[in-house]
Amino acid sequence: MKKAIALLVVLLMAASLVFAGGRQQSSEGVTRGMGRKIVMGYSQIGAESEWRTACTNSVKAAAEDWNIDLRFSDAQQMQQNQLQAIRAFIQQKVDVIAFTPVVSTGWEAILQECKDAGIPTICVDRTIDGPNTLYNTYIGSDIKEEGRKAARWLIEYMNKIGRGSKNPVNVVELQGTVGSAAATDRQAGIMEILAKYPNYKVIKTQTGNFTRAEGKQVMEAFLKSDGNIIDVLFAHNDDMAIGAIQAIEEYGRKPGEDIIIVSFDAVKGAFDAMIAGKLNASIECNPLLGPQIMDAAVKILTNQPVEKWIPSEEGQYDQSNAAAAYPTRQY
Ligand code: GYE
Repeated sequence: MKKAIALLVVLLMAASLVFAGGRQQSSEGVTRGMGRKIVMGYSQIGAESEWRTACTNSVKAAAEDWNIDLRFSDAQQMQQNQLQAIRAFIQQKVDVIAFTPVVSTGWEAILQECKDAGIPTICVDRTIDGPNTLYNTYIGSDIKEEGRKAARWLIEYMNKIGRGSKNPVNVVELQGTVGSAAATDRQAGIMEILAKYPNYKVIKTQTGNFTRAEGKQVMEAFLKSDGNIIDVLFAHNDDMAIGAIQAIEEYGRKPGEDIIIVSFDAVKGAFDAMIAGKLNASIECNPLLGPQIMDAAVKILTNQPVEKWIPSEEGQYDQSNAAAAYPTRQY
């Protein structure tokens, strides 16, 4: 009996050692796919939209999943803060730097500094101007194609409801952050398609900075001057569309009927608005980029080839398929 108890105690001790070892392994341990734990500096632009929050959450969750030590910095929409954060990451000698550029210009010098320090860089969700040799890879959407999709969807829908040949079809546009690739490319894509339909006239276009509050404010101004003649609103993201919907209702017109609204992202708030009949369509832009970012980081650091552009997958939703897709949406 004594022997059996002694054996049990020894076994329990051994088991607890194994467990302790296991725990230590997961809190310290190594990064998935690597022989050591790596450090990633991430410069995020802020928290302007539902999309951005989903993106940030995805990055943080994936870093945990891969066992990567993530140093996360929020730039509050200012490029200056991003440059500072990236410089700090260089000083800290992080293994890899990922960043979402708030605007597309002004990155050459800092990316050269990263290169000189031997730190690879991953550009996330918004592109930058200049040669693609400035960074290791870009992970994100084909934003210009999203713009084309939005305009194609609109043309088809307007024809379907018999309003496509109205002359003019008065269009207003709420742009994203001035100088951001997300805004310039969506606008370029929309305009490329609308140019083929001369009866579609963009009568007002202004930035609403990707936020609900500014989307509402700017839409109020549009309505004040042209309230009764606006046929269509393009909003560069769902948050601005949701702000604009409020403005339109307060003005006394019906969003989704009197004014046809197309936006981008396909976040939960857009699904609610589509199901309520107030938003007509949302072109998906996938914010769940975390896993692709961590995967690319490991590949780069283990000298495996990565593409210069890793595209994210996305679809498009409107009032005909929104309710069916809603339960499976993750953001
Ligand atoms: O559409 C918007 C966000 O850069 C694609 O930024 C992203 C955009 C997204 O704030 O909601």
